[in-house]
Amino acid sequence: MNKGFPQGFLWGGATAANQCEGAYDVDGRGLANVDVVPIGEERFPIIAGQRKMFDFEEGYFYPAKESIDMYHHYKEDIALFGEMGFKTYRLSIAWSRIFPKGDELEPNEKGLEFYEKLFKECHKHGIEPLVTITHFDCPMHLIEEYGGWRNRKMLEFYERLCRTLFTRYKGLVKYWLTFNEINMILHAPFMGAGLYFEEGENQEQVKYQAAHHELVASAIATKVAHEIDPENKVGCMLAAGQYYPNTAHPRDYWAALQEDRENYFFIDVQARGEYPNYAKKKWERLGIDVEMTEEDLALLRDYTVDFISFSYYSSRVASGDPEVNEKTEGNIFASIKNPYLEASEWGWQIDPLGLRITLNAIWDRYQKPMFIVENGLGAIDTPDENGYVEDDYRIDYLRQHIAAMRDAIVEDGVELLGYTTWGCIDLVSAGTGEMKKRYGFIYVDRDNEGKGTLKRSKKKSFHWYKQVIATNGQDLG
Ligand code: P53
Repeated sequence: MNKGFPQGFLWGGATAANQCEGAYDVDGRGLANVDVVPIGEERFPIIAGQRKMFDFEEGYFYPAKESIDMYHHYKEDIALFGEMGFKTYRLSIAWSRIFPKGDELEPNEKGLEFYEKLFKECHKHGIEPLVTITHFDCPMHLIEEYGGWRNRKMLEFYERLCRTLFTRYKGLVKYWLTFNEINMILHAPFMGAGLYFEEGENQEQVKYQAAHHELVASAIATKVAHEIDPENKVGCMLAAGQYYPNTAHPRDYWAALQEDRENYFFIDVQARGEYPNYAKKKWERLGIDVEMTEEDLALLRDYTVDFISFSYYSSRVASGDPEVNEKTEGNIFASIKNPYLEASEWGWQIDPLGLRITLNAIWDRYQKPMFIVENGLGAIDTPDENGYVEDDYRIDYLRQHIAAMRDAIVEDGVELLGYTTWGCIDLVSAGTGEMKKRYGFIYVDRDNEGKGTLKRSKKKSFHWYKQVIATNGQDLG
């Protein structure tokens, strides 16, 4: 009996354009929502669409402008991923490099060239790219002119982006993800879908209308990807983490089920091809009327995803008791504290068994191949004078999660294509905009204020992960 990871398991790491590329105005790139979210207290109201910031303003620091400047360091960085033995590297396309305003008919050649060179560099090191088409980014012009994903016109712009990418990168890329953490639209709608809310607007209505547009856009992307190259594999992407009931009280179990449905709603559509009844009933109750055409419904039905990818950082807890509302800190997904778990320096609770539980829950629900495309520990690192970090805490976190994932495969029989750790090189945090919340195997000399040499150096975890990959997960150190 096979006791380990399957042959060809795709080990690697993940990043997102806006959190690592920098070069926000280089080679014709247009301004995007992800550029104008500063570090500091106002970040959350801005990414939530409650505070309007459509351009750079005096007195703020915008970490995405330079980030770790991977735009100019990609060769060096990919060589380091190659040295660790990565089989895959998950990255995202900055939409506004390809279509700077978003609604042009012709793409920006410079932007296309950049990713072409990057993908070729990956293959040079034996690395299969895994590409997120949109990781939170949306050209600002599409937000100002059309209101972001609330507008049906987005379908056309997104389809053009997809056609351009699938055509140009045919033979270079075969794994695609349509929208990063598609459920983020409910929690951080400006970051997730370019939504800003006007006074008195029915926000739930707007969010679900925008979600519908993204879901149809995702189906169109799947259709077009298969037409252009039957080798293409398209996945959806969920910010996952199973909800536990706070107690054995039935109303807590019911609350957990409701919360899970709020997330699985998206994947129910992308993987099964239709809106679940519970969602239709919820919309009815809330007076939400999502406009959709017969053609939309046919697209959703006919073009479901090939695989299901997700991020996993933590499990979550729900209560049906209105009195119980002590929330965990520092996470866009507020959840009740779980007294049985330790937490990271940012209050994210650590639950490796929760990963096995989540893998099983998703497998039981859909029976489609899965891909863990984000997992990791955001922590404060203290480098020595050579930039070396003894990050045993990160190794511990990853070791336990990889062991849980192995159990899910070997003991439970779930089908898993691969595993990419989040922020394989230190990058800007999406939630807080900080640099000091580090996830990487590679340390980058840059701080929260943007100071530093950008020098890259290997942490202890670099050598550890290299060994994990070399032994296909047999040796977890
Ligand atoms: P940061 C919250 C909860 C779950 C996933 O997050 C999340 C977030 C956003 O804070 O986002 C994903 O950087 C996302 C990445 C992000 C990563 O988790 O806040 O796909 O872009 O960087 C980690 O620590």
